[in-house]
Amino acid sequence: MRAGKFFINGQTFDHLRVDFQGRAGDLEVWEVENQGDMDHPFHLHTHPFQVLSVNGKALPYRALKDVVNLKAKEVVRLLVPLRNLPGKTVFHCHIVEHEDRGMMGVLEVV
Ligand SMILES: [Cu+2]
Repeated sequence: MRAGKFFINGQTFDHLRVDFQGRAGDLEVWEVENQGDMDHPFHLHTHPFQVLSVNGKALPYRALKDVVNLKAKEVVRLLVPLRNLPGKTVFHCHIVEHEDRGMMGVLEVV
């Protein structure tokens, strides 16, 4: 790992790059994995999601959320209904020091 940087899929934030693209109205399942050694709360703007499972284990309840904490090495599956709001939005680590050092990406809904 390069010193002082935080990555998503090996890349730091670039506001000119689109990391993921989806279609308005689609229901998507996302798998988010924390390969690091510290917690990273995953935060998605604009499109609230449900947490389907943590490390393969279903949660006892479902609720719409905009953030889910991932402990070290944890994997979550998210049900993401893409709202009818075309345009770009972001997802990022909710720890501001990580976000500011690159741990953010762009989702474009078309
Ligand atoms: Cu983080």
